[in-house]
Amino acid sequence: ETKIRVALTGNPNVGKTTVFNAITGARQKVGNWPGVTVEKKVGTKEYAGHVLEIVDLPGTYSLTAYSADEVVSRDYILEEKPDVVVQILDSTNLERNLYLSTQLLEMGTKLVFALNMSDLSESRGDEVDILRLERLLGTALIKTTANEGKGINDLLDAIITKADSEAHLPHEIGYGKDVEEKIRHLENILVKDMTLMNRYPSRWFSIKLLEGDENARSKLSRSSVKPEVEKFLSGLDSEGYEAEMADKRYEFISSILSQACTTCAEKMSPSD
Ligand code: GDP
Ligand code: K
Ligand code: MG
Repeated sequence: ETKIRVALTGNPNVGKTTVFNAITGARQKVGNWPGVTVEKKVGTKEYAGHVLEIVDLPGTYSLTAYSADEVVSRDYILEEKPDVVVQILDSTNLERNLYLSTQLLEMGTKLVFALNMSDLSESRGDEVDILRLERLLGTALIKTTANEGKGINDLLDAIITKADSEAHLPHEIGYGKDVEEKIRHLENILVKDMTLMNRYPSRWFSIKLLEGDENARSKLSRSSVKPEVEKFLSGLDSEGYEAEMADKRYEFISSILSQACTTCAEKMSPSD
């Protein structure tokens, strides 16, 4: 019997807690994350000879360092290194939900997607090509209707399969020549600190530093490479880079949605 540590993540109101409850039933504990008044829920589930320990992370739209919820979620994934991260997606709002996915993919963690609210997207006529979306995202995607308990066992099967699989390579969204050069330069500096490299994915770390992410920067505080990183970043416009990379992530999202769900694309609107 092996223990598998699973973290549930997703935007607010996508059905995370419903999935959490459907999996763990009454076996759960509620507390707070250390240092912050953000609720922490942990539950367990015995399934197919495994014990799953499930953590319901705070709902977030992104994994930057702008709010306690985002820092809690991100640090949990980076520092506690759960075996599998599950992102619950609201299938009626894929464009917005996939923004978080681009950041999770970049973290290189083992990832499973639950395409939740599939009853609602289907009743309005969306046809998501699941196999295609799965291929474009590079990892497992399971259709669920969590409030009816549908797809939950498939999701558990996918989590176990993913936990047993090789770690997948971090997904790479190409950010264009200039940004890629800066990322590579930062990676070449970071690689000189092996402790840091064993702890954080170098591409993810470089991207966050380039975006001017203070929380990522603070992770350098005891590193010998800190002065070299600071020197390199001091001449750069981090806000400009942050905006440019956000644009590329949205380009990636529209590109995969246009391939995997033509009917979804028609419903995209700025007011969504
Ligand atoms: P969270 O904020 O991500 O934790 O979302 P909740 O689990 O609290 O769910 C938000 C609302 O969506 C609740 O009213 C749920 O009952 C409902 N819900 C969850 N999953 C589904 C689903 O697959 N289909 C439908 N129609 N409603 C759902
Ligand atoms: K809620
Ligand atoms: Mg919730």
